Amino acid sequence: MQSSSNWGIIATWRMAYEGISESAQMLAEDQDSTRAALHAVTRVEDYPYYKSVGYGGLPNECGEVELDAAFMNGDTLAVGALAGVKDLANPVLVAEALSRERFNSFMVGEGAREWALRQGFEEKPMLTERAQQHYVKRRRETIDRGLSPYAGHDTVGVIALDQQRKMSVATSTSGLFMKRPGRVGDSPVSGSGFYADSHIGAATATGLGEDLMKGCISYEIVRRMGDGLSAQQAADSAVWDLEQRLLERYGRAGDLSLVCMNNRGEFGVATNIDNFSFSVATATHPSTIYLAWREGKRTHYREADQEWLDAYQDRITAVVS
Ligand code: SD4
Repeated sequence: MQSSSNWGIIATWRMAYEGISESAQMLAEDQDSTRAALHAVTRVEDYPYYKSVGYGGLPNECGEVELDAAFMNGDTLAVGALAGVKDLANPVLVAEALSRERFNSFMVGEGAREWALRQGFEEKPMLTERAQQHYVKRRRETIDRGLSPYAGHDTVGVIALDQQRKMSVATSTSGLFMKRPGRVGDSPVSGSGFYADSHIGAATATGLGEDLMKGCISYEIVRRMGDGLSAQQAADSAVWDLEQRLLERYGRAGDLSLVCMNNRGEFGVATNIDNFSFSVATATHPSTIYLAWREGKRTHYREADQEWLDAYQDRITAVVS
């Protein structure tokens, strides 16, 4: 296929910014979208202060870190995923390896871990002292003040479009804080936490997996882009429709935040929370962190200012008390 000078990368949350900025450089140099997406996600997995992904991720109610991750190749539609795995340094790299398997490409728990170790993937104790402190604090708050044990959870999802017009998407998360052992969210589930089709575009989600999965929301956004909607229209309309259906029929709707990109590098974002941050760079758009919020049926966003960025840095590195 003829190459184009077009490329793009978009990710959930501010935490992906450093990774996508480096990956943007890779895409500008005509590297492959799989490499770019994996690079950006492993960057987040390795950073101990992001407490919802990889090393330093928050544990389940038994104090153990269980990780979910996935990868999808938008050219071949190959998917690899793993769920509920412990003590693997980079689950997303295992997910990508699984996407190259004809069978057994979605694996869970001990079986997934053993396979990964046999393939030579790195073993690493993933519970940090800091995550352990958060766990103790949350248990105390849950008991003393009746706070929800489940608040606080951010998944990194990265979509990359390369100059060969190939799209890839990758996710990684420790899931909901204080989740029950064995609980699996949307992030490793194709169509819910992520979807990519290089002929159309890709989407990836963060928020309450239990509700995101009720709408197969990433697939739905890609489908709407395929029907001719712009990336922004597809994201806004799909998230709005899912939230309305949940409110009417299920009685409540949790946090739903999505980013998407079509195969021309045009991006969209939709959220039902305030201050959903996302990071994006394209051939025509420098690497930027945005804050998104919704007004009526439409998501709006503005560039994160220095004050917000400083407060963020203080928050993620603050002493846990
Ligand atoms: C999950 N969707 O496991 C993930 C958590 C998350 O922002 O993304 N929260 O349900």
